Amino acid sequence: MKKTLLLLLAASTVVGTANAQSDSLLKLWYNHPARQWVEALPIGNGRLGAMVFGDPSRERIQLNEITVWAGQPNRNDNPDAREALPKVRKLIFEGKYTEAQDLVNQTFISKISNGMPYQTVGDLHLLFPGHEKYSGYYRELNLETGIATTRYTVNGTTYQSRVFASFPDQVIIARITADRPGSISFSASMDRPAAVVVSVKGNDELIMSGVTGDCDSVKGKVRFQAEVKILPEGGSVSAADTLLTVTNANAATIYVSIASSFRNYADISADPDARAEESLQKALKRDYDRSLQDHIAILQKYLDRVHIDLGVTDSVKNPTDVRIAEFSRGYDPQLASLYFQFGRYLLISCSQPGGQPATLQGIWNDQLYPPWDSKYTVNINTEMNYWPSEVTNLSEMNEPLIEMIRELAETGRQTAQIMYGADGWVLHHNTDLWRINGPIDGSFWGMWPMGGAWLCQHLWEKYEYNGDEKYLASVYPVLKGAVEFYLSTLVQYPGHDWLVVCPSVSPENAPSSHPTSSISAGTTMDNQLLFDLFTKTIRAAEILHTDGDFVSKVKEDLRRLPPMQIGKYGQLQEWIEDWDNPQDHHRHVSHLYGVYPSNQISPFRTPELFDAARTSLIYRGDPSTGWSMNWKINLWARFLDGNHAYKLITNQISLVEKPAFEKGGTYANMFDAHPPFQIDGNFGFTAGIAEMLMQSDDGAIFVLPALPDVWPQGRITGLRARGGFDIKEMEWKEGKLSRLVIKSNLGGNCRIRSYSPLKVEGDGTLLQAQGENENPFYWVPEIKKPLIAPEAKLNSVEVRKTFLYDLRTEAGKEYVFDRL
Ligand code: FUC
Repeated sequence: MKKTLLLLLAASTVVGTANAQSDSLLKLWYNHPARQWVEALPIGNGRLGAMVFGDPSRERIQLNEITVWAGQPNRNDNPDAREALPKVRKLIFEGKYTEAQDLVNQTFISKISNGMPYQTVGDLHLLFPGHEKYSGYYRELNLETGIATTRYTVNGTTYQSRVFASFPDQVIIARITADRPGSISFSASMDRPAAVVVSVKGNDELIMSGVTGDCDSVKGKVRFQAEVKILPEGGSVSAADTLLTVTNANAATIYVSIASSFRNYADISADPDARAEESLQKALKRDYDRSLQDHIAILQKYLDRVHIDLGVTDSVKNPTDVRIAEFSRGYDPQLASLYFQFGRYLLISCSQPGGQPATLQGIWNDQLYPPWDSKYTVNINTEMNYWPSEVTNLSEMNEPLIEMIRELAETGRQTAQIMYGADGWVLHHNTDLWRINGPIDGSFWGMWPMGGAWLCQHLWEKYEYNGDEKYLASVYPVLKGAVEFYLSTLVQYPGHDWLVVCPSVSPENAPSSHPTSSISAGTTMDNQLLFDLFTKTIRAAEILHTDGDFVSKVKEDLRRLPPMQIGKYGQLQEWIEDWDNPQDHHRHVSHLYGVYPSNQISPFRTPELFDAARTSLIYRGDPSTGWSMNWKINLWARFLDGNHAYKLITNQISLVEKPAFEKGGTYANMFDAHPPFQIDGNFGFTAGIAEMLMQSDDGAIFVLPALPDVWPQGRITGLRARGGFDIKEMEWKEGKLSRLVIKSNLGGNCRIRSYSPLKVEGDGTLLQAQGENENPFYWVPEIKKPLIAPEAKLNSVEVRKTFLYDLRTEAGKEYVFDRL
């Protein structure tokens, strides 16, 4: 351990490393109202989202509904692509990259739409006259209840408001109370930064209805309605024009119901008024306390599955924004735990079964035309959103993503036909609520026909964790369709027997040899994605005993995929040619997909590639955009370097005070700053912490693979490993595993890798592992030997000694391990 670190650890008062996670610590809190949107606090129930500002005199609750998107059902394929395809390929293979890119811009990139934006519903404003001066201000978001609370005192009366987005009742509920009867008076209004119709109904209801916006050549046609009903206790409520006024109430409960006309990507014929009214009426029939308790129970069912304790210091006594600002200078391990749990909270709150997947901003967006439309960018961002879902025990939250992939496999069939004359389905680097599949934004970014190949990994991953063959059979046609596209479009790379994707890009990066055009063929990431897609689809077909002939064809193409290559700087080549520049600090690290989230590169199985990939990451450097830094946390975890992963954690947890700053980090409300706000970084962080503490991708459950020196002791419960193993409990002291409890849900061999020798309690026998792990979920396909440039200097890979054990397990049984 470094000297400075030892001093740091000694200087900070560790106020506890309680075994149980202390409820009170799972909150974000502040002593001032939000001054900007990225200081407001997010609540959500998967469909409805809100940002609560906590302003005593001018409260703003910004509202979202996950299907309020611009546009209407549409496709964005460019039919000119098909004829141009052979010409583009020829130009690429002749090295005429600029010409190829120009031609793609003219013939492939959509002329219809670059994707539709996800849009804000608008704002609920609550004006409290006379509350401009207040004292004793406090506001918090409690992750265990999903309640945003604001408290302050005006003229001796203490006011409190609590806002939550109810999971069971499908409404947002705000309750305002005061410690003196008759002291609550306020007015409520609604607006949107676009034309809407606002009216009142009766004396206590406000209604806002509108239609979403146009974008590119697509007219906005999603109708939506937001209804606000106020139930005062004591006092009165009245309505005038577009305003509700509450006077001298003891308490007031505000119900917000929002619905749209969206049924699915092809149908927007629902009646938003009837839907909003139905949820509202249902919610009004229920007792407030009951609603609150039921809501909390649902949130806890998910959140409570994982507890983490990395230690607690005096820093927890500071407000969250102060802690973020001081994180890199002080010692605040609980803030890392909180950030980890915040990611889980956000996923639960924005990605519920039956809904839409988390967008670039989850479900929280205050704009009509947000950055990158807050849609689905699938060359990293959407996938990153779901990295934590299986490992941190939130498998249900995958459902909207899986549903979207199924739908993209439908819409993408036409794109494959129209643009490539190909079988199967294809998706480029973006999609939206309408499940567009065509390339957008310009060739440099959009000419990447690999979105489906990457998303399909999530279909397989779910199976690796749950072992459910029925589920696998249900997604198999989607996997097969994705493979079929490549079987009919792969072409031979000149001078080799290799089959490659052409045209394509290594996401958003251009090689130094032709920096203004990113286009090429057979990029490393594409080859890695195809390797995974092919091997997993073959495996799925074999498990399901189906499609023998198809499998033979896939195996033929699999054999002809290019191997990974190590270039002249000892780096893992990003492209098929040795074009990398060691000065390239581009945020995308696409070729390192093979390290994480994939498992193609391993210190134990492919040491040369492991070293080369690490060299590539060192060249790329640390500071970057939010999501990039969080990808690097996961990568350094896979490189088994916990201290470097921690360095990225300190880069990420650094306060970004302005929405558009020049570097990535964290806003005061703990939203990830790309900048601007992008939620992928939050989710990448959560996955990264899990990856530092436990990995299960490389043939074994690796406990504490990348623990940084700053967390010498701690405990985590509830992580999940591939093969249906629950890591019920994992505890460590002085940097070494001290206790491990694993539950086997599916039975089979449990192979464990550990830096410390282990023994098992009770009747199990822990054997030294021999040969391949025979647990079918730990099957790892063989990787081709890399091609290595003659001038490449490789470093030897030194991994700390590990112990590898096998334990036969029975389904449903728990096993307890101790250090030997
Ligand atoms: C990709 C990234 C950008 C941004 C955008 C939403 O295009 O390269 O950094 O995250 O997605």
